[in-house]
Amino acid sequence: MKNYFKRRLLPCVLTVVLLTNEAKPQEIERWDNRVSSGHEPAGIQWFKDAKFGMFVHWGLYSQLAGTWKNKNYYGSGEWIMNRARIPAAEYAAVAQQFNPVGFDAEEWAKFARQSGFRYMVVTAKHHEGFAMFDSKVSDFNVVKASPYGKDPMKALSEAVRKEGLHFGFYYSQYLDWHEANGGGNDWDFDESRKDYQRYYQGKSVPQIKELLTHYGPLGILWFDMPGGLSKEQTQAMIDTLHALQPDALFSSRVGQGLGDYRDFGDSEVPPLPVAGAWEAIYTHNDSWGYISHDMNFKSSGEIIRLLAGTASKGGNLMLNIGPDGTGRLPAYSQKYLLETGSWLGRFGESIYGTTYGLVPAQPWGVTTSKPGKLYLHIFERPSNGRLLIPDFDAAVSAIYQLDTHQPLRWKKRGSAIEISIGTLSDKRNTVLVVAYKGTPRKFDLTTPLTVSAGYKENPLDAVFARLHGSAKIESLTFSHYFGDWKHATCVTGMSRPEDSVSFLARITDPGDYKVLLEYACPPENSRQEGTLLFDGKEYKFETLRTSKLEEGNPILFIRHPVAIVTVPKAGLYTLRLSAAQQGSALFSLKSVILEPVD
Ligand code: JFZ
Repeated sequence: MKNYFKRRLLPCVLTVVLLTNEAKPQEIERWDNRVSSGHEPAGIQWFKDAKFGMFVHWGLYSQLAGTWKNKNYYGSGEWIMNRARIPAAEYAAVAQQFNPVGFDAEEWAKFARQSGFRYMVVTAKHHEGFAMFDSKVSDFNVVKASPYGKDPMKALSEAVRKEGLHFGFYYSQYLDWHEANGGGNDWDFDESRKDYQRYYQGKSVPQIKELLTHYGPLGILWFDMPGGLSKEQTQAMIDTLHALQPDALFSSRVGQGLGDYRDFGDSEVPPLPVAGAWEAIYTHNDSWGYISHDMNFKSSGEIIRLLAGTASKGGNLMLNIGPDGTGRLPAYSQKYLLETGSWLGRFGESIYGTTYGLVPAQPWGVTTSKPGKLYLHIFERPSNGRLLIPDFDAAVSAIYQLDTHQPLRWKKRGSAIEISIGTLSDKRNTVLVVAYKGTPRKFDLTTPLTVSAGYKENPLDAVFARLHGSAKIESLTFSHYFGDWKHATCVTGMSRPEDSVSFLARITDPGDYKVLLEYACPPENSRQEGTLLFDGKEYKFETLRTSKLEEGNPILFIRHPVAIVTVPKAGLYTLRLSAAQQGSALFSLKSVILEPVD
């Protein structure tokens, strides 16, 4: 089953990586060469403005809740049929227990609006093959095969639109473990005898046509896990389907580099702003489909910062919730999303309708923008009450707190702006507004990073590194359980003294700073000597062994304190790192952290 996932999913992950950077596979896009998605459909504006979508995975797997024959599964619960190798006939019988009497379309829709979501995408059919809607194409659907006997998607599509949100369907167009010709099921069916064309023509396309005809205007058709079609065939399918609803946006997982907007990998936000319409998808706990024993929910603070962080790069966040088999939303999902909604009620102006921030991530937080306004999302209050916006050269007319409209004192400090802040109203994220005239200078990789004694830690992230020799930036992908993907942007390839990285920092306070290196280092790379160069002095260290880097296992990052450096006076400093001798790659470096010594 792991193998299957590797064979099927990883090529897909790779495709996405390839898609996002034509030039060098694996290497991530940098600030200085961000691209727009090229063609942009006319009806895309609502999507770009919406910023926050609710994803819903709901199907027979929700009834199983992560347990099959007394064994608990962890990770992506909607993959349980595959992971437990459940025969299609036996799995189909689960439908007889599926009776979501607790489902209330109006309640979901109202919850979605109150949580601040602006669109909803729900699984009409996932890889298990069960249609959660009334389908004439296959009897394996909620109306015919379950005691519920009603079409929940009909009620939901209407209720969601009534609350003023855009409504869309997820449809697994290729993987279908219920069907002999569907992709993916190799435990019941012989892969070599599958006729994917027959599957597309006989079930997939006809069912998608039903979705496009019977459920009103769809904002989105969210495809997933493409396969079995050439680029020409994919385009032909898109054309046939789009003809039914030209305004519905098709997600990029329709395959072959096509689609109306970009989706990144699961749980992935690009490290720097990306132009054009795009969406990051995350789930509220560690699974997309409901798992009763998965209690690892993100708090409202985490959601709010994830949303602001995604918006600061220019994208939407679509956050998944997994309702249970009775049709109820998990209690923690309700609680933390409603809290998020009330934050959006006060600070929504800094999220909806914004574009990526003009100032890159700072030790205090992130920024988003609108014409003439820069929004500062403060995650971390500087302990000295002085907040710095580096290199901001537009004419500032006022700075105030967004929720209270309380004006703040500020002054120019060289090329920077220093704001005096008192207490902040929300310790998860308080937003300040900088109103200005003119066009501020564009940030790029030559802009110094900010380091100040006002923050417990000042991270210099890999993505801002200047690269020399063969040093390069890579995105490492890994998971903890199964399908709960994580991504880390790292510098790799530092195997010779000339393969160095450097960071330019504006250090605002003199004093001593502890330097910590955050990295992963597989056994074969450990016990090598590295050099840190700062302010004309050299410091040596030896790399420590963490764990093997494997996609299916957690990558362990450690924070290795390597030196204390002294900053004689405020100003610009370069910090450089390299291997002391030629060897294998030193490590995968995630960030360099400067901590003021107290
Ligand atoms: C897919 C599904 O297999 C999964 O069950 C869930 O629905 C998720 C939203 O999408 O999983 C993927 C698909 C693509 C990538 C990763 C996981 N990818 O491109 O990185």
